[in-house]
Order: sequence, then C-alpha cells, then structure tokens
Amino acid sequence: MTDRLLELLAQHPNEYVSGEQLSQHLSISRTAVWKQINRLRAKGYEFDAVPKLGYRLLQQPTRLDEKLLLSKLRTTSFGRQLRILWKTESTQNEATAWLLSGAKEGAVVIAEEQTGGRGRRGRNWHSPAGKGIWMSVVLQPSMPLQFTPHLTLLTAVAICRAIKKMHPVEVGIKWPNDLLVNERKVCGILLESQAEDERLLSVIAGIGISANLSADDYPPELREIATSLSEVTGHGWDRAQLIAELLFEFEQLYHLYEEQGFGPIRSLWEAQSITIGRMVSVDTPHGVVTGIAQSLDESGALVLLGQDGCYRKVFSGDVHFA
Ligand code: BT5
Repeated sequence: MTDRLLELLAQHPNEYVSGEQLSQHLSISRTAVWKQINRLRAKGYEFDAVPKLGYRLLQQPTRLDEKLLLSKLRTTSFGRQLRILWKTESTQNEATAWLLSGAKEGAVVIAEEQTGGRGRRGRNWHSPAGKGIWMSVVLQPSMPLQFTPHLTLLTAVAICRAIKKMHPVEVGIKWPNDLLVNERKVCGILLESQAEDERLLSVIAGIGISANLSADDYPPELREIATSLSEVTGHGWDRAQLIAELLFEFEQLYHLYEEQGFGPIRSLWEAQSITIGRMVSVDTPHGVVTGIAQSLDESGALVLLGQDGCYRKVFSGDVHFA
C-alpha cells in the first residue's frame, strides 16, 4: 500500500495530490491515506501537506548502501565486516549476537531505525528511520577490565575528529560519553562489555549520532536538550561519508592506544573537552559530587576540585554544568 502511495506521489513531483484522489486510487479512506503518510514520515520521507490541496512528496530518505559505504572505507579491519539493517530493536543486541556467531574485531552493525535504542542506566535512545547514525562496533581489546572507560573516551575523540574533518563544527565532549554543540546533545556513546573471571573478552561500542534529524523528529522532551548536525550547520550530512571518516579515526586511535596506552588519548580528549575547567555537578551512583573539573586521571576518571579545596574523583555519572 505504501509503495503504491509513493508511486502516485512520485508521478507528480511538483504538484499536490489531493487526499480524495489518493483515497480513490488506493481504495482506502482519507484517514487511512493520512495514516500511511505518517507511517512513511516515520521512515524518513518528507511531505508537504496543505489543507484543500493535498500532499506533495518533498524528499525520499537516502538509505545507507553497503557497497557505497565499503567503497569509502580507508580502514584495515573496522567496518570491513558490515551489516546494514533496515530496522532492529538495538544494534547493540545485533552486534552481541553476531559476536557469538563469529563476528571479528571491527565488525560493524548499522540500523536505519532502532525500535529499542538504549542509552546508559536503562535510558532510551531515540533512533528514527533514515535520519541518524545508529551503529555498534565489535572490539576485542587485550586490556584489564578496569580500563574499559578508556574506550568510551577514545570513541568520543574519534567521533569529534570525524565530524570536524567534514565541517568546522564547534562540537565538544562532555565527560564521559556525550558530544554537544551549543550545549545540546548531538551524539551519545554506550559501551557494553563481556567479561569472564575479571577478564575482558569483548566490548560493543554503541554510537548514536543525530545527523539529519529536524526539530520535528524529536519528541517534545528532547527538543530543548538535543540537536543534530544538520540543525547546527543548516545542511544535510552525508551519513556514509561520516561513518567512513569515523571508522578511520576510530581504528587509528585504537591502534595508537594499543601501542602507546592512554597517555596520547588523554591529551587528545582534553583538547576536545568542554568539561575541563568548568564548574560541574556529577550525579554518581554514590550521590552528587560538585567541583571544578580539573583533568582525567590515568583510569579515565574525572578529577574535581571541590570548594573545600579537596580533590575528588568520579568514575561514572551524569555531568551537569553549573
Ligand atoms: C547515551 O546514553 O548517550 C548512549 C547512546 C548510545 C546510542 C547508540 S545508537 C547505536 C547503539 N544501539 C543502542 O541501542 N544504543 C547505541 P545516555 O548518556 O544515558 O543518554 C541518554 C539520553 O540522551 C536520553 O535520556 C535523552 O536525554 C538523550 N537522547 C536520546 N536520544 C537522543 C538523540 N537521538 N539525540 C540526542 N540526545 C538523545
């Protein structure tokens, strides 16, 4: 049904087709036409709908294409095993299942839409169709379990560098896993680890980048706190190019980390940080800690200088700027 509706609208690229005409052609009610239009909107199609005139197709979603993306890759292993899905609950689940059935380090799962995208602490990640980059990367690092937070910081640096390579955007990292532009979130990172007897086996690095969402694509509760790359730059982003840049930066930094440890990553992170030097309060599992963010310690914890002159470290939590 949606295919026939699209066909009809595509036959009249610069004209409005009335709801009446559509309902007659498709033998459905006008309410059913409207429902189909909304279903397509959720998949990334854009329509102009004007009372009395009808509907006009403005834009079709650009679907990520596996061959095109592979042709853009400059990596050795990251993204070389690639799955692009139309719709899934969460790419984290897909990558975890794929790992069990043989995915290698660097394998990537991307979905056009996630129905149960997740953030930390059971929060939701809003992942509408065709608008963002919702992806998971399989890692199998040889490192002690307690250092896995390094990988969140490394991933954040890689994303920042990839975005800035494509366009000079004032994007910065809020410790530990957010990328913000104009104080609004444009990207989130979720690392999920598999370990056995204190030994780290694998890590799935989940990356959500709100590339081409418009304000209407966000639910009301996110409109004030989230933004997208297209919203801040005023133009659409080539998702395939951004993914290719990101996987390149990610692989480079990952090798740098394997060879030289956290030192260089820490310096790069601090250079991209919008957290260091600011008064913050951090919601941690053990309560709220406030102070001026000073630096990262060797484990990736954030070091705060409190008003009492004491230094405190926070290992996980949500940062709020004062
Ligand atoms: C995160 O959690 O920021 C980690 C997000 C990771 C998402 C990726 S997408 C691919 C992979 N598959 C998954 O299922 N997840 C990963 P957290 O720090 O807990 O932040 C979650 C908060 O970000 C929410 O409570 C909202 O306030 C905000 N948020 C949700 N969706 C957003 C979006 N599309 N853009 C910007 N902010 C959003």
